[in-house]
Amino acid sequence: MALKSSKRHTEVSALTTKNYHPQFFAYLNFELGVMGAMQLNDEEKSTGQLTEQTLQDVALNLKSEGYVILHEVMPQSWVTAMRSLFCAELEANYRDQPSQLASQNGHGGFQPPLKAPFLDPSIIENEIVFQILEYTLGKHFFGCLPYGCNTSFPGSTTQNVHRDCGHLFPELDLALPPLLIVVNILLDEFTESNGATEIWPGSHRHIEADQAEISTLKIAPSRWSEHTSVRTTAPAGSIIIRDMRTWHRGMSNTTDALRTMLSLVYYRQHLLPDNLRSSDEVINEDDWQQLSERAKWIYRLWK
Ligand SMILES: O=C(O)CCC(=O)C(=O)O
Repeated sequence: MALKSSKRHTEVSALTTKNYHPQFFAYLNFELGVMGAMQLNDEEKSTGQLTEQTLQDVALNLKSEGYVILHEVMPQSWVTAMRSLFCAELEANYRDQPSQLASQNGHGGFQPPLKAPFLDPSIIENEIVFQILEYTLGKHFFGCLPYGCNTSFPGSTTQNVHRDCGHLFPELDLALPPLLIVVNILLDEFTESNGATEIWPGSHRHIEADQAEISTLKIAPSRWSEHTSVRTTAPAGSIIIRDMRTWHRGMSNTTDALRTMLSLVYYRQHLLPDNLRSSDEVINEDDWQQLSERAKWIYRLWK
């Protein structure tokens, strides 16, 4: 069972910075206010190159907590431009279908078309994210396009606690390394008021309790209430990388502004058919030329 925050804090406070005991990083995270949060240095952000130590710290957070929050990775000017673009699309998409948004309890989103400006390399082939994915999923990881976004609209309500995918072999009663990882790029500051996601540290290691949990991916209140949760409060431009087995839920947005994060799903290479095609959507020639060979390979896009 997860430690209560105060107990964990007392335990980690006794650790020194030299021995790099795993819980030392949990201690660092307290300095940023949220368990699982990390700050990259300026050089890592400007060059997009992470140090070996940072990669190890990220991997450790993913392994122990099931997620990591990298604070303020994307430049604010980029965030502002993307936010306007996505808000305009979201508002237009739901303007004529308020009942659909209501049926989703105010949690919406859309899949942008495979063209500029949505196929921005900072989104689909982010150097920092790709280093982490390669480190944790292996060199031949692959991704899905179109990507999506999760938006908590003003007035949204709290979702069921769920995981986005289950354990591959729940019958083993053993948590294997991650098969699926979701990358969320925050286009807004995430606060408790606008619906920062609630997440259960370490819950990716909990094997499903029963067949209902396996088939619905929903976690019963009697189960999640036994464990400590945190809110993913973080500045706009932060990136959250989550093992998709980790319990979480969208929360209510009591502000009058949208709260949006982009969502990109990546897989460990696993029994992939040779002719896998991630999307049949036609990409126009100009946009195709802008894609790197690496991106074409990772998203398994062929002409
Ligand atoms: O938007 C969020 O904070 C989480 C959304 C989510 O988990 C979902 O829609 O399944």
